[in-house]
Amino acid sequence: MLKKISAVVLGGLMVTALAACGGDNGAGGSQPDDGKITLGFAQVGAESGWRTANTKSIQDSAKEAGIDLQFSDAQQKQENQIKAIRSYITQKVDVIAFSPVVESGWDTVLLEAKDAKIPVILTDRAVDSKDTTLYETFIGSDFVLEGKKAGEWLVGQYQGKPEPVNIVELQGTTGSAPANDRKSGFADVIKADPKFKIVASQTGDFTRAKGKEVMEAFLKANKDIDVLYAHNDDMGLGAIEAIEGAGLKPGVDIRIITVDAVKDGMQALADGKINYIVECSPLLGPQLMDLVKKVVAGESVPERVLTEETTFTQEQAKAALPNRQY
Ligand code: GYE
Repeated sequence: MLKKISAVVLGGLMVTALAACGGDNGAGGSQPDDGKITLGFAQVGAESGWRTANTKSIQDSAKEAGIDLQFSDAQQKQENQIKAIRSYITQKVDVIAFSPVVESGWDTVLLEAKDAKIPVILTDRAVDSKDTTLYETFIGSDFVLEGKKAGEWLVGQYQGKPEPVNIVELQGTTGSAPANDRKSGFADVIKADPKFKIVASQTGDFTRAKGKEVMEAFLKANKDIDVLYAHNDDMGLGAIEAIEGAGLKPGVDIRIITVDAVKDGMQALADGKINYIVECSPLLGPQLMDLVKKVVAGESVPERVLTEETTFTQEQAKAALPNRQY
């Protein structure tokens, strides 16, 4: 395996080439007979605005790249994703890409793909498999960094104020990489000051409905909530309904931090109902199609392709909204 330490920024995406290892599972490099590449993509579901934008990006860019896309929606269930991947193996697609709903439990099916000599690309979310030869590359965000950015903003807001800050947390899908990492990145930053207390933390499964339901329960059980940290915009938007339903002002009585920066989230931020959003880009399609082509051509690809992202305050959201793509 060729080791390279370099980082380049390509079309808004940062490519960190820690190890250029295209086809390191021996799967890449076989050109399809009919000249057209078939990509089997196993999507997580349609749980959030982020996911909808991500699906559109993948479908649009496959079309543009002339790649035949087989697409499946797992409805947030790992067993459905495993079934979809197995059916892509049976169909002998050229490449399989998927966004793993949770981090664990993929080795068996990934080994089946490897045995069938079908290269796999991880998109958006990571797996915790020790054997990194089970996939060619992983394209997506740094979720730990996103959690840290959320924590750093919070610490800045309460600088010089000694009173306790009671935080409730709406976690993403249990066991998913973004839920695990956004939680740990945030916790790592706020632990430096004991005045920050996470008084309740529960999953809202990345959906608006669950976000609202869990926030209602948080409000009933906790008298004095200062801050809500939601792992995505949709849960934050659901929670806003719960907060308003309880006669409180979101963004004022309870400060809200979310992750994603989809249009609806950005609108709520511009309206003063959310206080800060850490961006997570769903527009992974074009880069994914490039990687698919390279893997099929037997070219080397970076082991990790990182998405470049920013953060938004209320003022920045107002400025960015007119040109927001998703
Ligand atoms: O933040 C959330 C979605 O995996 C980064 O999944 C993705 C997350 C995103 O449901 O809204």
